[in-house]
Amino acid sequence: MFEYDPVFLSRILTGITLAVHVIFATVGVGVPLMIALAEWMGIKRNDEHYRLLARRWARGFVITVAIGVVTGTAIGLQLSLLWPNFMQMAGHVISLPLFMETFAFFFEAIFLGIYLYTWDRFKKKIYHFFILIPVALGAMASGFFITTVNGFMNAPRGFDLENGVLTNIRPLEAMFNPATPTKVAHVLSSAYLTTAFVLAAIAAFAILRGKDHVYHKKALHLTMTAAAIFAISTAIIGDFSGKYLAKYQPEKLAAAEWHFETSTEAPLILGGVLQENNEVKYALEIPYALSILAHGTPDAEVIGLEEFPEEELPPLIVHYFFDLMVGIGMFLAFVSILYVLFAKVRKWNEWNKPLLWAIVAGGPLSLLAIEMGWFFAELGRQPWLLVGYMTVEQGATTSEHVDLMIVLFVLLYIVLCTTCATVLRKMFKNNPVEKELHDRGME
Ligand code: HEB
Ligand code: HEB
Repeated sequence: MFEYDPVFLSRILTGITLAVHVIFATVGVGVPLMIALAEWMGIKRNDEHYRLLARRWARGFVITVAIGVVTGTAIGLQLSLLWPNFMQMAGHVISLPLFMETFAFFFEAIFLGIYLYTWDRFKKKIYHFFILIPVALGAMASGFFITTVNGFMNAPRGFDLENGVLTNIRPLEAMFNPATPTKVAHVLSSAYLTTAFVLAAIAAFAILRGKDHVYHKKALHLTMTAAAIFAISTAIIGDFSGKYLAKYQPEKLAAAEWHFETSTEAPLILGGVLQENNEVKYALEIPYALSILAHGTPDAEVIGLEEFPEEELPPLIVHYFFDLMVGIGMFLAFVSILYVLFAKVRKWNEWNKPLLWAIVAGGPLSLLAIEMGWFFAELGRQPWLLVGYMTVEQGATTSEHVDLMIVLFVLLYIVLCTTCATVLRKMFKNNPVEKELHDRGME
């Protein structure tokens, strides 16, 4: 029934692996910062509740890091197994950041180990906090280095091409390619935003279930304040990402906006259905918004898909991914700013049910936005693997066993994810906040 196609199957397997890894990677980048904020507040205000928050988050973090390492290693394996031609051609250009990511990970892991075993061991609590700084920096560095690799795939620099071979390699130029600044900033900011929302959702859910200890309210307040800040920064940086695309990958932006003809005063199209003659129906049009997103002025010219050869056009479905990401981004910003506003005004109650439920919804939605962002960025790069140099088809393996690999890896991910969920649930169920507060004599 199905024709065996190693290229298609390789894309499926890589996609599944990245979709799983990115959840753990995002949490892996964001949680250390949230732990640091909590411990810092705990020390500054001499408030044991915040320190307990830090402790509990750190315990959960260990589990997600472990899974992140396994899924990350799976990606590393698959890079050479599924995309051998790509790794052969470009491997030595990007080996620096790839190696540095592993290094950053070890750096992070070593200090995380020390951090976990030195609670209450120091006379001055702040020393324990200092150990967390390399953990947070290491996680951030992981995200930074690996994102430069993705940037390189989108905007390859730092080499010369001679008879199909990359020579005169300049690794730093490859790392600091034009895509790197916006990508790194957007990835880090959205990771912090997502983690803040996921942790806020847990606190909001606890409050909704009638847990009224002030511990949960402090957790909610800390995470939602952080979420509001990172929601704003993610949106601002996202705007810069749009300007990057307009300059370096206009076909990706045009595909995201179903912008067929080059024109000035281009509107932004939200939702809608594409008709046969490239007409868009049922969409919400925001006049001038695409020109502003692309170049910052309402009358700027935005390049349309007509300028590109048919075989170089990205799939038009990325429009929905982009809309979903932006839509969720707006929702997260709205909810978190509303929370901060409600918390500021004495008469208003920031623990009202609708707002708490919106925060609970924000947790999974933010994870969905991360997935949509990557789907958009990666599918929008098609048909290229290395833009302008190598197509996905040219980079792929011709192996005959990719289908079997998919089955095995999917089984692995199912086992990993259920284990992760079970362990986390057991860990926090068997030792609920109320019990730990009681045991530590800090009711
Ligand atoms: Fe990653 C981990 C790879 C993407 C973040 N990673 C990891 C690992 C690996 C990887 C191999 C393991 C460890 C070491 O280092 O050795 N990745 C990778 C690749 C890619 C990625 C290949 C693509 C292509 N990541 C990513 C992203 C991010 C990340 C995008 C961000 C956002 N990672 C990360 C982190 C880690 C890792 C953070 C650590 C772990 C945890 O979880 O924490
Ligand atoms: Fe995003 C991507 C924009 C929000 C996540 N972003 C992206 C892009 C753009 C954007 C343009 C592409 C880039 C490239 O490709 O280079 N966003 C945006 C905007 C906004 C946003 C405008 C506002 C609203 N995002 C968002 C959110 C999130 C995200 C909210 C989550 C949470 N994104 C994302 C990711 C990605 C993206 C993850 C992938 C990576 C890169 O950067 O690329």
